[in-house]
Amino acid sequence: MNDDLTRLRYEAFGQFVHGTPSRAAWLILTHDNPDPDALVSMALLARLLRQVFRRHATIAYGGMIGRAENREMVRVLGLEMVHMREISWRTFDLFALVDSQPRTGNNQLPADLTPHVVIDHHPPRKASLSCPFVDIRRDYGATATILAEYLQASGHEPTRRQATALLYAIKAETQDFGRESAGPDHRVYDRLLPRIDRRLMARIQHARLPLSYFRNLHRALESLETVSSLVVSHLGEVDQPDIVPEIADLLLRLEGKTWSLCTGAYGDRVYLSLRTTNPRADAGNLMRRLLRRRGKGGGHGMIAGGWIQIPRPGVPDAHVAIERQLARELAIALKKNPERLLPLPLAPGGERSEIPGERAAKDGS
Ligand SMILES: [Mn+2]
Repeated sequence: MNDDLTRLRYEAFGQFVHGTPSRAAWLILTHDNPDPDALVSMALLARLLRQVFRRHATIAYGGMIGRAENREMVRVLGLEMVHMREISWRTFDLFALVDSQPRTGNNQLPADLTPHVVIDHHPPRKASLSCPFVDIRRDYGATATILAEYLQASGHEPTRRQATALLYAIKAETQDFGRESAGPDHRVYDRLLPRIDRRLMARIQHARLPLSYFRNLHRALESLETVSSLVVSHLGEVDQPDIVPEIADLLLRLEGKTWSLCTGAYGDRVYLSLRTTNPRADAGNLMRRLLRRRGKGGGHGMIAGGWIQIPRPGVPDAHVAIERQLARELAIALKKNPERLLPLPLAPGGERSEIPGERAAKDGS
Protein backbone atom coordinates (compact mmCIF):
# COMPACT_ATOMS: atom_id res chain seq x y z
CA MET A 1 0.00 0.00 0.00
CA ASN A 2 1.09 3.56 -0.69
CA ASP A 3 1.04 3.76 3.10
CA ASP A 4 1.35 7.37 4.16
CA LEU A 5 -0.55 8.97 1.31
CA THR A 6 -3.43 6.51 1.47
CA ARG A 7 -3.68 6.70 5.25
CA LEU A 8 -3.90 10.50 5.08
CA ARG A 9 -6.41 10.52 2.23
CA TYR A 10 -8.50 7.77 3.78
CA GLU A 11 -8.53 9.67 7.07
CA ALA A 12 -9.69 12.80 5.26
CA PHE A 13 -12.32 10.76 3.44
CA GLY A 14 -13.56 9.33 6.74
CA GLN A 15 -13.72 12.81 8.26
CA PHE A 16 -15.73 14.07 5.33
CA VAL A 17 -18.20 11.17 5.45
CA HIS A 18 -18.57 11.43 9.22
CA GLY A 19 -19.38 15.12 8.76
CA THR A 20 -22.39 14.31 6.57
CA PRO A 21 -25.82 13.37 7.94
CA SER A 22 -25.94 9.64 8.65
CA ARG A 23 -29.33 9.32 6.98
CA ALA A 24 -28.29 11.09 3.79
CA ALA A 25 -28.71 9.14 0.55
CA TRP A 26 -25.50 8.69 -1.46
CA LEU A 27 -25.37 8.17 -5.19
CA ILE A 28 -22.23 6.54 -6.57
CA LEU A 29 -21.67 6.99 -10.27
CA THR A 30 -18.98 6.66 -12.90
CA HIS A 31 -18.35 7.31 -16.59
CA ASP A 32 -20.82 6.19 -19.24
CA ASN A 33 -20.44 2.69 -20.65
CA PRO A 34 -18.54 1.66 -17.50
CA ASP A 35 -15.43 -0.47 -17.91
CA PRO A 36 -14.04 -2.99 -15.39
CA ASP A 37 -12.09 -0.32 -13.49
CA ALA A 38 -15.21 1.80 -13.11
CA LEU A 39 -17.38 -1.14 -12.03
CA VAL A 40 -14.97 -2.37 -9.34
CA SER A 41 -14.33 1.18 -8.10
CA MET A 42 -18.08 1.63 -7.56
CA ALA A 43 -18.41 -1.76 -5.86
CA LEU A 44 -15.58 -1.06 -3.41
CA LEU A 45 -16.75 2.49 -2.62
CA ALA A 46 -20.28 1.19 -2.00
CA ARG A 47 -18.91 -1.42 0.36
CA LEU A 48 -16.92 1.21 2.29
CA LEU A 49 -19.87 3.57 2.60
CA ARG A 50 -22.30 0.83 3.60
CA GLN A 51 -20.20 -1.41 5.79
CA VAL A 52 -17.68 0.95 7.37
CA PHE A 53 -19.70 4.17 7.55
CA ARG A 54 -23.22 2.69 7.68
CA ARG A 55 -24.47 4.97 4.90
CA HIS A 56 -27.18 4.39 2.37
CA ALA A 57 -25.58 4.17 -1.08
CA THR A 58 -27.02 3.53 -4.54
CA ILE A 59 -24.86 2.60 -7.53
CA ALA A 60 -25.84 4.05 -10.90
CA TYR A 61 -24.46 4.12 -14.42
CA GLY A 62 -25.15 5.77 -17.77
CA GLY A 63 -24.85 4.41 -21.27
CA MET A 64 -24.64 0.65 -21.44
CA ILE A 65 -22.53 -2.26 -20.33
CA GLY A 66 -21.73 -3.72 -23.71
CA ARG A 67 -18.72 -5.99 -23.49
CA ALA A 68 -19.45 -9.60 -22.59
CA GLU A 69 -16.50 -9.57 -20.15
CA ASN A 70 -17.96 -6.56 -18.34
CA ARG A 71 -21.44 -8.10 -18.13
CA GLU A 72 -19.88 -11.22 -16.62
CA MET A 73 -18.03 -9.02 -14.14
CA VAL A 74 -21.27 -7.41 -13.00
CA ARG A 75 -22.61 -10.92 -12.33
CA VAL A 76 -19.45 -11.97 -10.48
CA LEU A 77 -19.58 -8.86 -8.29
CA GLY A 78 -23.31 -9.31 -7.69
CA LEU A 79 -23.43 -5.59 -8.45
CA GLU A 80 -26.88 -4.10 -8.04
CA MET A 81 -26.99 -1.01 -10.21
CA VAL A 82 -29.68 1.27 -11.50
CA HIS A 83 -29.59 3.05 -14.82
CA MET A 84 -29.43 6.84 -14.67
CA ARG A 85 -32.65 7.12 -16.64
CA GLU A 86 -34.48 5.38 -13.80
CA ILE A 87 -33.38 7.71 -11.03
CA SER A 88 -34.21 11.24 -10.01
CA TRP A 89 -31.38 13.50 -8.86
CA ARG A 90 -33.59 14.98 -6.18
CA THR A 91 -33.83 11.73 -4.25
CA PHE A 92 -30.11 11.88 -3.43
CA ASP A 93 -28.21 14.17 -1.08
CA LEU A 94 -24.58 13.26 -1.75
CA PHE A 95 -22.80 12.33 -4.96
CA ALA A 96 -19.59 10.39 -5.44
CA LEU A 97 -17.92 10.14 -8.84
CA VAL A 98 -15.29 7.46 -9.46
CA ASP A 99 -13.00 6.86 -12.46
CA SER A 100 -14.39 10.08 -13.96
CA GLN A 101 -14.55 13.79 -13.16
CA PRO A 102 -17.17 16.51 -13.36
CA ARG A 103 -17.64 18.27 -16.71
CA THR A 104 -15.66 15.77 -18.74
CA GLY A 105 -18.69 14.95 -20.89
CA ASN A 106 -18.25 11.25 -20.19
CA ASN A 107 -20.75 10.96 -17.32
CA GLN A 108 -24.38 11.84 -16.63
CA LEU A 109 -23.75 14.28 -13.79
CA PRO A 110 -25.48 17.60 -14.64
CA ALA A 111 -22.97 20.40 -15.25
CA ASP A 112 -24.39 22.48 -12.38
CA LEU A 113 -24.11 19.68 -9.83
CA THR A 114 -20.84 19.58 -7.87
CA PRO A 115 -20.11 16.04 -6.65
CA HIS A 116 -19.05 15.69 -3.02
CA VAL A 117 -16.47 12.99 -3.62
CA VAL A 118 -14.23 12.51 -6.68
CA ILE A 119 -11.80 9.59 -6.85
CA ASP A 120 -10.00 9.14 -10.15
CA HIS A 121 -6.70 8.58 -11.96
CA HIS A 122 -7.20 10.77 -15.04
CA PRO A 123 -5.55 14.19 -15.37
CA PRO A 124 -7.28 16.60 -12.94
CA ARG A 125 -9.97 18.91 -14.34
CA LYS A 126 -10.60 22.40 -13.06
CA ALA A 127 -14.15 21.50 -12.04
CA SER A 128 -12.82 18.81 -9.68
CA LEU A 129 -10.89 21.28 -7.54
CA SER A 130 -14.05 22.77 -6.04
CA CYS A 131 -15.35 19.40 -4.86
CA PRO A 132 -15.26 18.87 -1.07
CA PHE A 133 -13.30 15.60 -1.19
CA VAL A 134 -10.94 14.89 -4.09
CA ASP A 135 -8.39 12.12 -4.50
CA ILE A 136 -6.91 12.13 -7.99
CA ARG A 137 -3.78 10.09 -8.54
CA ARG A 138 -2.52 10.34 -12.09
CA ASP A 139 0.27 7.87 -11.51
CA TYR A 140 -2.11 5.00 -10.67
CA GLY A 141 -2.91 2.52 -13.43
CA ALA A 142 -6.43 1.97 -12.10
CA THR A 143 -8.88 3.93 -9.94
CA ALA A 144 -9.86 0.61 -8.35
CA THR A 145 -6.34 0.37 -6.92
CA ILE A 146 -6.98 3.57 -4.92
CA LEU A 147 -10.26 2.10 -3.59
CA ALA A 148 -8.55 -1.20 -2.76
CA GLU A 149 -6.03 0.75 -0.68
CA TYR A 150 -8.87 2.58 1.07
CA LEU A 151 -10.49 -0.73 1.91
CA GLN A 152 -7.22 -2.02 3.31
CA ALA A 153 -6.76 1.19 5.31
CA SER A 154 -10.24 0.64 6.79
CA GLY A 155 -9.12 -2.75 8.09
CA HIS A 156 -11.24 -4.73 5.63
CA GLU A 157 -10.37 -7.04 2.79
CA PRO A 158 -12.17 -7.51 -0.51
CA THR A 159 -14.30 -10.64 -0.73
CA ARG A 160 -13.03 -13.43 -2.94
CA ARG A 161 -15.31 -12.25 -5.73
CA GLN A 162 -14.31 -8.62 -5.27
CA ALA A 163 -10.62 -9.56 -5.33
CA THR A 164 -11.16 -11.53 -8.53
CA ALA A 165 -12.99 -8.68 -10.23
CA LEU A 166 -10.42 -6.17 -8.95
CA LEU A 167 -7.48 -8.07 -10.39
CA TYR A 168 -9.32 -8.49 -13.68
CA ALA A 169 -9.94 -4.73 -13.73
CA ILE A 170 -6.26 -3.92 -13.11
CA LYS A 171 -5.23 -6.35 -15.84
CA ALA A 172 -7.78 -5.00 -18.30
CA GLU A 173 -7.02 -1.34 -17.58
CA THR A 174 -3.23 -1.76 -17.89
CA GLN A 175 -3.30 -4.43 -20.62
CA ASP A 176 -1.65 -6.94 -18.30
CA PHE A 177 0.73 -4.28 -16.96
CA GLY A 178 1.89 -3.53 -20.50
CA ARG A 179 0.82 0.08 -20.24
CA GLU A 180 0.61 2.76 -17.59
CA SER A 181 0.69 0.72 -14.43
CA ALA A 182 2.44 1.83 -11.28
CA GLY A 183 3.91 0.34 -8.11
CA PRO A 184 0.61 0.43 -6.19
CA ASP A 185 -1.19 -1.52 -8.94
CA HIS A 186 1.50 -4.20 -8.84
CA ARG A 187 1.42 -4.36 -5.03
CA VAL A 188 -2.37 -4.74 -4.83
CA TYR A 189 -2.21 -7.36 -7.56
CA ASP A 190 0.54 -9.40 -5.90
CA ARG A 191 -1.07 -9.18 -2.47
CA LEU A 192 -4.50 -10.36 -3.62
CA LEU A 193 -3.51 -12.87 -6.30
CA PRO A 194 -3.48 -15.83 -3.89
CA ARG A 195 -7.02 -14.93 -2.81
CA ILE A 196 -8.83 -14.88 -6.13
CA ASP A 197 -11.18 -17.51 -7.54
CA ARG A 198 -9.36 -18.68 -10.65
CA ARG A 199 -12.41 -20.32 -12.21
CA LEU A 200 -14.35 -17.09 -11.86
CA MET A 201 -11.44 -15.18 -13.39
CA ALA A 202 -11.49 -17.53 -16.37
CA ARG A 203 -15.25 -17.07 -16.67
CA ILE A 204 -14.78 -13.30 -16.97
CA GLN A 205 -11.77 -13.44 -19.28
CA HIS A 206 -13.28 -15.98 -21.62
CA ALA A 207 -16.87 -14.79 -21.53
CA ARG A 208 -19.10 -16.09 -24.31
CA LEU A 209 -19.45 -13.58 -27.14
CA PRO A 210 -22.61 -12.69 -29.09
CA LEU A 211 -22.63 -13.04 -32.88
CA SER A 212 -22.74 -9.25 -33.13
CA TYR A 213 -19.21 -9.17 -31.70
CA PHE A 214 -17.91 -11.18 -34.64
CA ARG A 215 -19.94 -9.05 -37.05
CA ASN A 216 -18.26 -5.90 -35.68
CA LEU A 217 -14.86 -7.56 -35.82
CA HIS A 218 -15.44 -8.60 -39.40
CA ARG A 219 -16.39 -5.08 -40.38
CA ALA A 220 -13.36 -3.67 -38.55
CA LEU A 221 -11.00 -5.93 -40.46
CA GLU A 222 -12.66 -5.18 -43.78
CA SER A 223 -12.27 -1.43 -43.37
CA LEU A 224 -8.63 -1.14 -42.29
CA GLU A 225 -6.71 1.87 -43.54
CA THR A 226 -3.13 2.87 -42.92
CA VAL A 227 -0.50 5.51 -43.48
CA SER A 228 3.01 4.72 -42.19
CA SER A 229 2.76 3.83 -38.46
CA LEU A 230 -0.95 4.75 -38.11
CA VAL A 231 -3.71 2.15 -38.53
CA VAL A 232 -7.37 3.16 -38.68
CA SER A 233 -10.71 1.37 -38.80
CA HIS A 234 -14.21 2.78 -39.18
CA LEU A 235 -16.91 0.50 -37.83
CA GLY A 236 -19.87 2.58 -38.96
CA GLU A 237 -23.02 1.91 -36.90
CA VAL A 238 -22.39 -0.39 -33.94
CA ASP A 239 -24.79 -2.03 -31.51
CA GLN A 240 -22.75 -1.01 -28.46
CA PRO A 241 -20.06 1.69 -28.09
CA ASP A 242 -17.67 -0.54 -26.07
CA ILE A 243 -16.58 -2.32 -29.23
CA VAL A 244 -14.77 0.85 -30.40
CA PRO A 245 -12.00 0.85 -27.73
CA GLU A 246 -11.77 -2.92 -27.94
CA ILE A 247 -10.97 -2.81 -31.66
CA ALA A 248 -8.53 0.09 -31.13
CA ASP A 249 -6.62 -2.11 -28.67
CA LEU A 250 -6.57 -4.99 -31.11
CA LEU A 251 -5.36 -2.85 -34.04
CA LEU A 252 -2.43 -1.56 -31.99
CA ARG A 253 -1.04 -5.09 -31.95
CA LEU A 254 -0.46 -4.93 -35.71
CA GLU A 255 3.27 -5.15 -36.43
CA GLY A 256 4.89 -1.90 -37.49
CA LYS A 257 2.06 0.29 -36.17
CA THR A 258 2.50 2.64 -33.22
CA TRP A 259 -0.85 4.49 -33.39
CA SER A 260 -4.37 3.14 -33.83
CA LEU A 261 -7.71 4.88 -34.25
CA CYS A 262 -11.11 3.20 -34.23
CA THR A 263 -14.39 5.03 -34.83
CA GLY A 264 -18.01 3.90 -34.66
CA ALA A 265 -21.46 5.47 -34.62
CA TYR A 266 -23.96 4.81 -31.85
CA GLY A 267 -27.13 6.83 -31.32
CA ASP A 268 -26.45 10.46 -32.25
CA ARG A 269 -22.71 10.26 -31.61
CA VAL A 270 -19.55 9.12 -33.33
CA TYR A 271 -17.30 7.46 -30.73
CA LEU A 272 -13.57 7.32 -31.22
CA SER A 273 -10.71 5.58 -29.45
CA LEU A 274 -7.05 6.36 -29.86
CA ARG A 275 -4.12 4.18 -28.78
CA THR A 276 -0.36 4.41 -29.00
CA THR A 277 2.59 2.21 -28.06
CA ASN A 278 4.70 5.32 -27.33
CA PRO A 279 4.95 5.77 -23.55
CA ARG A 280 6.05 9.40 -24.01
CA ALA A 281 3.01 10.38 -26.07
CA ASP A 282 0.05 12.35 -24.71
CA ALA A 283 -2.95 10.69 -26.35
CA GLY A 284 -5.42 12.48 -24.06
CA ASN A 285 -4.18 15.89 -25.13
CA LEU A 286 -4.14 14.85 -28.79
CA MET A 287 -7.73 13.63 -28.44
CA ARG A 288 -8.90 16.97 -27.05
CA ARG A 289 -7.12 18.85 -29.85
CA LEU A 290 -8.75 16.54 -32.38
CA LEU A 291 -12.26 17.06 -30.98
CA ARG A 292 -11.96 20.80 -30.43
CA ARG A 293 -15.45 22.08 -29.61
CA ARG A 294 -17.26 19.42 -31.62
CA GLY A 295 -17.38 16.90 -28.82
CA LYS A 296 -15.89 15.72 -25.54
CA GLY A 297 -13.06 13.42 -24.65
CA GLY A 298 -9.76 12.84 -22.93
CA GLY A 299 -7.55 10.11 -21.64
CA HIS A 300 -4.10 9.26 -20.40
CA GLY A 301 -0.74 9.10 -22.16
CA MET A 302 -1.20 6.00 -24.31
CA ILE A 303 -4.99 5.67 -24.40
CA ALA A 304 -7.76 8.16 -25.13
CA GLY A 305 -11.40 8.24 -26.08
CA GLY A 306 -14.15 10.67 -26.93
CA TRP A 307 -17.24 11.41 -28.96
CA ILE A 308 -18.60 13.88 -31.48
CA GLN A 309 -22.23 14.80 -31.83
CA ILE A 310 -23.58 13.89 -35.28
CA PRO A 311 -25.00 17.21 -36.58
CA ARG A 312 -27.92 15.66 -38.44
CA PRO A 313 -28.73 12.37 -36.69
CA GLY A 314 -31.25 10.22 -38.49
CA VAL A 315 -29.83 11.14 -41.89
CA PRO A 316 -28.49 7.84 -43.22
CA ASP A 317 -24.69 7.64 -43.21
CA ALA A 318 -24.35 11.10 -41.56
CA HIS A 319 -21.57 9.52 -39.50
CA VAL A 320 -19.46 8.39 -42.46
CA ALA A 321 -18.06 11.81 -43.34
CA ILE A 322 -17.26 12.53 -39.69
CA GLU A 323 -15.40 9.23 -39.27
CA ARG A 324 -13.32 9.87 -42.41
CA GLN A 325 -12.61 13.48 -41.48
CA LEU A 326 -11.40 12.47 -37.99
CA ALA A 327 -8.93 9.99 -39.46
CA ARG A 328 -7.58 12.63 -41.86
CA GLU A 329 -7.20 15.17 -39.06
CA LEU A 330 -5.42 12.63 -36.88
CA ALA A 331 -3.02 11.80 -39.72
CA ILE A 332 -2.20 15.50 -40.06
CA ALA A 333 -1.75 15.91 -36.30
CA LEU A 334 0.70 12.99 -36.36
CA LYS A 335 2.55 14.65 -39.28
CA LYS A 336 1.48 12.03 -41.80
CA ASN A 337 0.12 12.74 -45.26
CA PRO A 338 -3.68 12.24 -45.14
CA GLU A 339 -3.71 11.66 -48.92
CA ARG A 340 -1.72 8.50 -48.30
CA LEU A 341 -4.21 7.07 -45.79
CA LEU A 342 -5.17 4.08 -47.93
CA PRO A 343 -7.09 0.83 -47.52
CA LEU A 344 -5.07 -2.03 -46.07
CA PRO A 345 -6.33 -5.20 -47.75
CA LEU A 346 -6.00 -8.42 -45.79
CA ALA A 347 -5.60 -10.61 -48.86
CA PRO A 348 -2.30 -12.54 -48.75
CA GLY A 349 0.64 -11.01 -50.58
CA GLY A 350 -0.43 -7.46 -49.75
CA GLU A 351 2.08 -7.08 -46.97
CA ARG A 352 5.75 -7.79 -46.46
CA SER A 353 6.85 -9.93 -43.56
CA GLU A 354 8.19 -7.90 -40.64
CA ILE A 355 10.03 -10.82 -39.11
CA PRO A 356 13.73 -10.35 -39.83
CA GLY A 357 15.27 -13.24 -41.71
CA GLU A 358 11.99 -14.93 -42.56
CA ARG A 359 12.04 -13.83 -46.17
CA ALA A 360 15.64 -14.88 -46.62
CA ALA A 361 14.91 -18.30 -45.11
CA LYS A 362 11.98 -18.79 -47.46
CA ASP A 363 14.03 -17.78 -50.48
CA GLY A 364 16.73 -20.21 -49.52
CA SER A 365 14.45 -23.21 -49.14
MN1 LIG B 1 -9.86 3.87 -15.03
